[in-house]
Amino acid sequence: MKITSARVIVTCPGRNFVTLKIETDEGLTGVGDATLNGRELAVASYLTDHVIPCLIGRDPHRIEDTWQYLYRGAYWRRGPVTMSAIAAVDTALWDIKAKAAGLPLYQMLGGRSRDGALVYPHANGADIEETVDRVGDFLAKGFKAVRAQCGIPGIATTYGVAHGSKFYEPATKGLPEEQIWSTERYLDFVPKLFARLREVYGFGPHFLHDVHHRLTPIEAARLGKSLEPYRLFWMEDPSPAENQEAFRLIRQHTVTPIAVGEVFNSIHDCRELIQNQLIDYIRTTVVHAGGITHLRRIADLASLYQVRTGSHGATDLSPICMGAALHFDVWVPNFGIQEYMIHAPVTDEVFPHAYTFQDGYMFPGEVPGHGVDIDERLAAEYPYDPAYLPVCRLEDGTLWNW
Ligand code: GCO
Ligand code: MG
Repeated sequence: MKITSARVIVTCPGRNFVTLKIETDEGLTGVGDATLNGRELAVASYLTDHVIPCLIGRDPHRIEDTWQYLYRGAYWRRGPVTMSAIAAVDTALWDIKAKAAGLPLYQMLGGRSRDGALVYPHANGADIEETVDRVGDFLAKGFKAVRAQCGIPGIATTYGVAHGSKFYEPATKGLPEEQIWSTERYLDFVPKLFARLREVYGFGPHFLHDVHHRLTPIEAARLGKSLEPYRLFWMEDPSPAENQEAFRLIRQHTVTPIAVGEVFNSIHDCRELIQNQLIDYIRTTVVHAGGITHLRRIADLASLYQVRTGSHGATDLSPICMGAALHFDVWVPNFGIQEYMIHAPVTDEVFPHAYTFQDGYMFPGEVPGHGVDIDERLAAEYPYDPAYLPVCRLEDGTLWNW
């Protein structure tokens, strides 16, 4: 089999997505997600201008060789743009290989280790009682794990809290929105949210919380300690993780489990965190960490240290990433949980998919490949619409981590 053509499709059904479609001389096609929120066209150009010309004529079955060719062969390694582009090729090639075999992708990885993937959605509210109600809505739908975020008194906009509608979507049209952050107000407030959630729903459901890189290590240690009575499934991204060693300080002070890695794009970003057992869950995902081929390497390293997977699954990762992630999740032995921030109906229409949700779990489906496609005719009706993630400042104007 040979790759005869490949193209990038940029579309905005509710939000922007970048998709790579690869075609072969045997009529089989595969698709991969290449979306990098707020930097979409950089990946589109990387693929169109620099990767696609190298793919034509290659054997699509040689996934590992193609991965190495694009990673080592470019000379310039790693980084979110490069690794998202490689991920898109890798995902599309796994899709083709599984279709050629007539098998769902998880079978190509070694078969199922579990029936379905435990998932968590996002609940948010302007205040504690609204968040408590939203959590209740998800529990009533059968979810067994829910991420809870809440508006903080004295801060106008809080990470993870919707501006009006109950759906949270951080990217906005035009230039980046500027938000104000106060660590002091946040640290005093968050434990009250989880105290109330446990009071109302008991200790049955899993609760998760995303700190979104806002704290220093010692502040994160204090937060983890203050949340211990409420037994969180995890606290996510408590502090920026460029300096992996810094997490030792957090770890020395708290047994609240830690999840990190949605912004990582290679095994080198998390090697020390994993080998020193400074985290409990690794959040790297198919689209931003080099595809299934590289994610599998990260998960295998993590398994040696009893670190489990908890892949990023926000709405800026397309249904193609979600589908591929679910095949990975039902296979990977050291699976923890999968984020599932439900896509808008219009997104689901453009990306028809085989995956389903039932009673707190998701199932990748049994169709050959990863089970997700793109309706190109419909996609063309939603042209690219530039949007940016917000930036964050402290109350005195200092630029901070959003
Ligand atoms: C999460 C993430 C997202 C990111 C978003 C950025 O845990 O789901 O933190 O909400 O902010 O994916 O593009
Ligand atoms: Mg996050």
